Amino acid sequence: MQDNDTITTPRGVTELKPERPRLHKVILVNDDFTPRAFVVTVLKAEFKLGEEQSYRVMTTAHQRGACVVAVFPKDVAETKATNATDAGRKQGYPLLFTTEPEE
Ligand code: TYC
Repeated sequence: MQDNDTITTPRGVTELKPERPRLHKVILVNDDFTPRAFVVTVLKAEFKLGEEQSYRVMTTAHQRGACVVAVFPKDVAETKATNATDAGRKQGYPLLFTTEPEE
């Protein structure tokens, strides 16, 4: 019988388990224009960070140039980075969130 729901797998062959998908970091990039308080507001709204952690992440990016905000599956990381970047752009700020795969 032939139907599209049937998959024939060879018996006795060891199947390799798929690797767990790698997580992606969301990175906050510093700039000279976005107000610090606005960065903290976006971190709280988009990433659900608390006040203290948002302030710490913002300050670290401000001092060092960039800071990892959190890690997520690729699609979630990209959506959050885009939404957070758009929140800044709507107010005319060059605020930037990027993503990169975790090692
Ligand atoms: N550097 C900005 C200022 O002095 C604040 C800021 C911090 C902006 C972190 C972006 O990712 C950032 N107003």
